[in-house]
Amino acid sequence: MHDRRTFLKLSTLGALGGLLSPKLGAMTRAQSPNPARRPVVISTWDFGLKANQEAWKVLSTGGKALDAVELGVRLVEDDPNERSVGYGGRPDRDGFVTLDACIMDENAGIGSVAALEHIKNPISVARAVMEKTPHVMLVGQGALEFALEQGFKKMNLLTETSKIEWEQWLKTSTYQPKINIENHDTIGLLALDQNGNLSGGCTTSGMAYKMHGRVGDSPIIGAGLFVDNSVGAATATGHGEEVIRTVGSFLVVELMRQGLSPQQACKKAVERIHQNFLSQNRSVKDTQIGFIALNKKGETGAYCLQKGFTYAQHTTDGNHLSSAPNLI
Ligand code: SD4
Repeated sequence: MHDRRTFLKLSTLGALGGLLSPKLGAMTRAQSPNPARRPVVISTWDFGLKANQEAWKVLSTGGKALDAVELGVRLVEDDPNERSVGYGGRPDRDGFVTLDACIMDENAGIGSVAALEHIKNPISVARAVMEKTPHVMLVGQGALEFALEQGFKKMNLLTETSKIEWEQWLKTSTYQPKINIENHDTIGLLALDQNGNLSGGCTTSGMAYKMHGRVGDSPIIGAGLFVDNSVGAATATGHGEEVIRTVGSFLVVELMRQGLSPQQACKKAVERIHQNFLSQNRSVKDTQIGFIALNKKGETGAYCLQKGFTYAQHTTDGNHLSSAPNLI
C-alpha cells in the first residue's frame, strides 16, 4: 500500500503507560477483547507523528477517542513553528490570522468554528460549541466572543516570522496557493479508541494569504471531516474549495459504507475530484488533495492527487510516517 515507509520509532507512551500501571493495562484488555485492530490513530502530514504520540497517551490508557483527538491536534496548534495551524499560522492577505476547526464524536456530535481570530486552540473552541451551545458552528466575531466567555485567552497569533514573511509577500501580493507547503498543512486526526468508538478533528489556518473572510473545507462537517461511528471516519487536506465541491470526507465515509476499504474509498474520492477538473477543463497542476480514513475495524487508508502528502499512523505496532500513494 505504501511506496515509502519510514519507520520512526517514537517512544510510545502507551507502552510506557502499560509498564507504569500494569493493572490498568490488564483491566482494559480484559474489558475489551480487541477483536478489531485498536486503538488506532491516524493523522495528516509529518506533524501527525507528534500529534499521534500525544493522542496515544489517551488511547493507550483506555481514554476516549474524542479526548485523544482534541489533545493530539492541540499540540500542533500550540507550536509557533508549525506555520499552517493555530499559533504561528500564516495570515490572510490583510495580515489577520484566521483559524478554522471542527470536531466530531461517536454520537454524531459536531462543533465547528470558522474565521476565528486571537485564540490559539480553535479545536477546543469547536468542542465547546459542540458541548455547550445549541448550535454546531460559530464564525468570526461571534466565535471569538463565545471563546472569551468560555475562558479562552486572547492573544496575538501573528508571530514575528509570519509577519516578516507576509510583509515580503505584500510586495507582489500574488495569491499562489502552494501545494505540500513544507509537508505541513492542515492537521486532520482520526482516532479509534479501545471501546471501538471513533472521533475526528481538523484544524488549520487555511490557505496562506487567502482573502479575508475566506473559509475552507476544514471547519465544514462533511467536507474537511466526517465520522460515522458505525462505519468509519475521514478527513481531508489540500485545496479546500475542491474538497467542499465534492463534500469529500462524507464521500469517503459513504464509500466505506458501500463496502470499500479505507484505502479504496480515499482513492475513489480523489479520482472524483480529478474527474471534476478534467470535465471542467481546469488544470490540476497546482492542486493538492489528500484524504486519510479509518474504519470501524481499525483499518486505515490514505490517498492524494499529487506526490508529497504524508500521513502518520499509530497502532500497537508503533508510530509510523508514510507517503500516501498519488493519482497523477
Ligand atoms: C483549506 N484544506 O483551508 C485547508 C488547507 C489545507 O493543504 O489543508 N491545505 O483549504
